[in-house]
Amino acid sequence: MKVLLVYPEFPDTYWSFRHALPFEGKRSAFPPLGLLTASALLPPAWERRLVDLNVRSLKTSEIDWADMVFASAMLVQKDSLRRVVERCKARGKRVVIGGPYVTTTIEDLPQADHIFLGEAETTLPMFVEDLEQGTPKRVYQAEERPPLSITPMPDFHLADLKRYSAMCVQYSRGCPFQCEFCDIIEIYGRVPRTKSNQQVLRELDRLLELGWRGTVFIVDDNFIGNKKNVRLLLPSLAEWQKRNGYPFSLLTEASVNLAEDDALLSDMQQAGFRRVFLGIETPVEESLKEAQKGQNTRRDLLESVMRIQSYGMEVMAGFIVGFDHDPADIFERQIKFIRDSAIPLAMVGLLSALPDTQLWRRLEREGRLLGEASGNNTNCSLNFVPKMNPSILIEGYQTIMRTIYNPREYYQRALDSLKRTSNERPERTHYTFVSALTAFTRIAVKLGIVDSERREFWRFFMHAVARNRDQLADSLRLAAMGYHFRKLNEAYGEG
Ligand code: B12
Ligand code: SF4
Repeated sequence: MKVLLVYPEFPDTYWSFRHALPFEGKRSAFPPLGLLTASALLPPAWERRLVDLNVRSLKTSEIDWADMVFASAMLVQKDSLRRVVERCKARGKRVVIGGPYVTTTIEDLPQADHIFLGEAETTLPMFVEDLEQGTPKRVYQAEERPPLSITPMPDFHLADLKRYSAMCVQYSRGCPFQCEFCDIIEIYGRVPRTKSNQQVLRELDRLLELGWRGTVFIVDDNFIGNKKNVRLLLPSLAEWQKRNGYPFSLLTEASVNLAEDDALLSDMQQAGFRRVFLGIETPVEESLKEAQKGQNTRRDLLESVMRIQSYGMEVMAGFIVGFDHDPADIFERQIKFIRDSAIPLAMVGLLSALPDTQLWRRLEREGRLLGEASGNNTNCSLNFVPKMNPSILIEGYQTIMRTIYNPREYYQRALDSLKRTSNERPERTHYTFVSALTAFTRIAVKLGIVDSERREFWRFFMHAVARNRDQLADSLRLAAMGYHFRKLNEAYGEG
């Protein structure tokens, strides 16, 4: 059996980092871990190939090569997924789809032959068996969420590693909290399940063996969801990093209550965590209560961010406007919070009701739903009727975007963040002189010569050299990211 794994294309969003990737000479930010994991659940004798449309296009000869096509998608990739399915069906292929979009969608699904809802650890082996018997079903859904001890090592070797700016490893699935807008808890549940320490370290070994050096994104919904297990993992992770000469710089997502746990923060720092994405959402307490985000109201949010930064970790964060309780001055308050917290990569979005969430169900009951979300919370579209006048909301949102991604404002946050995160850290060895020089040259030419905001770039750069010489690589990465956000702002934020 020959299986072609296809990952549909992303539109231009925050997380695509599309405008920053060329500086590093990369095509996409992360490889498709869901597909690589699904692939590892197939019989070893089956042949498989991966085509990530974010890296390159799909050739008809590749479709013709395959007996079966597997595709996975998030909501934002649905149009591209549809096109993939149509193309492969037109060539007479058996098409199998799965992943978060397929799991939660309410729309008509593309004309796929087999649909996988939820996690595939137990259902995919069933499908293989059914196929062999000649009785494959159209829909597969496991009755229970699988323990991650049965998750195989993803088929990392299928991805063209050098095309990506980071690799992904998953430690846990699920989150114990109950934020109203969140679909994670609907898809992956509220009881975080983890892999064993050995599983995670074996995956890191494998990445090392494949030649990977640099950023590894631990793609958990909430890395500290199961604190008990994480506490056991971190010392082994730190020991692994030390033994291997710190080949990976780690990035993850965590809930804000991380800030209250100094032992955990210190262990994360030792293990090589350099960036943490937090769901801050809003500085407005009433809106946090409405969103059932109690974990963010129990402590001072600004102080929490600063505490995490003091452990040498850059804080990235998600912010939302459009809650029912948002006051008229919400836009200024978000801008001020983002400025004071020195979060360079502040991902602000309009509230969006994802299918099958508590928010979706409430808005449906209240008759305020307008249809399925695009999945892209930055494109100024609303899929529900907000309490605030929609045009004021969208204009206010655009004002936030314009303000926080204005070069002077952005570079100042970047400098403040570098200052707060400058910290004793173990040597990192993954930047070679040549790769650093190439990236610097690309950035200097584009941002320091060609770009209209070049004065701001040099001002930032000179400050960074003077104050944060040991963090020069981070400074350049932040400059490249700032450019990405500015370009997005031009696309969506200009009112
Ligand atoms: C890493 C990640 C990303 C990476 C993508 C990396 C990549 N190339 O895949 C990045 C950072 C780019 C990203 C971006 C975004 N993401 Co994202 N992301 C995640 C995250 C945290 C982990 C994904 C992952 O690797 N999981 C591990 C794998 C093993 O799990 P899995 O994909 O579910 O796969 C399993 C099953 O679903 C199944 N399966 C999956 N595919 C297939 C296919 C077949 C054929 C079969 C049989 C089975 C199968 O098998 C696997 C094993 O059980 C998830 C949350 C999560 N827990 O998954 C959110 C998540 C997928 N992202 C989400 C969102 C909303 C986004 C953004 C839109 C956010 C934004 N506003 O910018 C952007 C959009 C992307 C873009 N660039 O435009 C949502 C999706 C919601 C939805 N219903 O579609 C999720 C669920 C999180 C959330 N609620 O916010 N994301
Ligand atoms: S903390 Fe994050 S992952 Fe957990 S329920 Fe809230 S939004 Fe979802």
